[in-house]
Amino acid sequence: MVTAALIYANGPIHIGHLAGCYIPADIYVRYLRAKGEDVVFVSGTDEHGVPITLKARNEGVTPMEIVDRYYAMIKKSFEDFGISFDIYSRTSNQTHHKTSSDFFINLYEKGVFDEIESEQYYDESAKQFLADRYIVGTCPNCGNENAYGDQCERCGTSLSPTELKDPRSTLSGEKPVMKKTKNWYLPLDKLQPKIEKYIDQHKDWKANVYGQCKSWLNQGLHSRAMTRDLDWGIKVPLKDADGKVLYVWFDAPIGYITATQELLGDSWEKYWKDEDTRLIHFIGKDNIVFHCIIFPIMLMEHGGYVVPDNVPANEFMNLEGDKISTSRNWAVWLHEYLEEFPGKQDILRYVLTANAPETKDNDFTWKDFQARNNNELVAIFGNFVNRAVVLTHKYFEGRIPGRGRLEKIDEDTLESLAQFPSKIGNSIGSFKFREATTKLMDLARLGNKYLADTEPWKLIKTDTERVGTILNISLQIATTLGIVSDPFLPFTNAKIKRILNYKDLSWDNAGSPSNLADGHQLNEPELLFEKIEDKTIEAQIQKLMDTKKENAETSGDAETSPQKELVSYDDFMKMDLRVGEILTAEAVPKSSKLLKFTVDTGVDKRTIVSGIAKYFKPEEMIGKKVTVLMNLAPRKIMGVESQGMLLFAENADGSLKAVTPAEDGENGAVIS
Ligand code: B3M
Ligand code: ZN
Repeated sequence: MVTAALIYANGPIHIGHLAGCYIPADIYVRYLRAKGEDVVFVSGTDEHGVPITLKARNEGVTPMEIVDRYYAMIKKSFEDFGISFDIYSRTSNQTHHKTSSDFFINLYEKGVFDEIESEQYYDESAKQFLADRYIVGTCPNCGNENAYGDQCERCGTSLSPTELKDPRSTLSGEKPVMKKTKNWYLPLDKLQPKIEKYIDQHKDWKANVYGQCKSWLNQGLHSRAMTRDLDWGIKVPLKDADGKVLYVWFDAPIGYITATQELLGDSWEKYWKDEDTRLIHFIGKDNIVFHCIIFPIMLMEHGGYVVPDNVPANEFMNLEGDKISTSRNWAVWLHEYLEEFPGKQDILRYVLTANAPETKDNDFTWKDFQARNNNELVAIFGNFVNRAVVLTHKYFEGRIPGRGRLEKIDEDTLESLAQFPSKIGNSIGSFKFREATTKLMDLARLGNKYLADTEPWKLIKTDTERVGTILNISLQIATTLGIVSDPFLPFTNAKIKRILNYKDLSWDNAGSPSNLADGHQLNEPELLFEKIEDKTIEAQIQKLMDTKKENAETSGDAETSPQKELVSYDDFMKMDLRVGEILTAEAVPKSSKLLKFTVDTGVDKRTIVSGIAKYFKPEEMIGKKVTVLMNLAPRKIMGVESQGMLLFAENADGSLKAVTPAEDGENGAVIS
């Protein structure tokens, strides 16, 4: 039973999702199928929770419109990309509402949940409890006035809504009140010993996954509400639970079960309840706690289910040195890739696997994409298959010649060939997909080296039989390359099948020296891969640069919009602002942010420290006219007393400009 994360239906798929979970899951499943294993592969969209309602609010449409739109779009792009789900379902389906409600009731009746009353923020005019993301306020850490109830996006601190100063509801803009509400909690604290036992049985998990689980356990688990005061989701199936829905992370993983039910009808249970079922979840690292701790304990408490056998989560894929971000449009979107690179699914599949973030975050760059295509797929893989086929057409009218007496190099090559399938298979089986692609490419290298060493083109005039032997062996290698490439490069495998003209060869046939019989007729050659030109790559890089520029411009707009509270004339006049001139400037030792200045303020020469070292070199500041806030109370910063403040303007991209007074302003001139 293999699952791939149910992505929120609030945006399209990007390369981070593909590298993190969908490509590895697909490789794994295609491999198991090729081996003849009984495997079911399910996924779908997660259509509940605050991420969906937020997106709907931003666009002024209903949540249903949002999930309908993105479900269709995501499903299609996965299909076109060759991700071979047995079913791609969605959590808004009625079957799923029923399965999740039944699951909840089962745990409720067993007394698993704690019923807890708590005080939560409530918007009286919207008549609604407020999820964390619906509350904004001032960050206690950095003073950002638009921090969210769960996190400040300026300083990155994670928050709880009650920590915000001056909280406001984003629904009405009003100050929310505290109101009592009852919810049902999964007592993870009490269940911790059970989970610990389970995790300890899985030291075989990937180090990043096992490590994250251990760290959650070391911090101590906390009871977590499995119901929420929201109006979008699966209604809590209890009498006294009006206006409450199941927590999205309660229903989402149950979605895997529902999808299996939808696919298989009554026989679904075999894949969730048989002792010898292996349940494998492919996810990204941000979902580890839910799949390794919360969902397993839900399954255990329910009883009758198998628990996850492995959760091979990947780390994150970055893009050109920056974190992928949907809101900043910093991504390579799958649907755009499919349009801009038609028929080239396998290149992206290959690059994202060869460079997969398996053990640490990794970076996708367009230059690497081009290099891996041109130097590996074209120059090694495609080149080998093409040469073997073209030469056979040239010398033997496309019919496989028989083998004559074998030389040592032939025997060695065939022996090596025989070992590749299990080497590649073992890497896939242990979730080492990068290693597996390296071995796949090594097989193509074996073929290239064999042709280069035997040089059949030099022998054709004198020894046709020898050339026949060489091409026979080369074509057997090409056939195995086709079979074992299917999990990684399914579109290429389809082409190889067409060219070599074979149909039903399975993983067990791979490595055999006699998959293609003597006299077997090949079809015409087609190119497997084409070179990618510089201008194609430059266009993609330009597209990203345009995004950066747009972001800088729009975030500039956003930054200027909220005006601070009004101040009185008297308050303003309390500030003593003057023209100053920087006399000396130096870095503050042991600080990457601070510069220390001596400033001629007209009245004195004083020391001022500013956190601007990221933007200015000390030497470029000397001689600059600046605006000085003279009467700011002195403060010690990293051991240096700062007597005042220099004013800077912050651009949309975060860069700074000194607020320079008129150039001929005399030092000490009062600004008002
Ligand atoms: N929807 C998080 C995400 O889309 C969440 C995964 C659910 S898997 C059951 O990244
Ligand atoms: Zn902050």
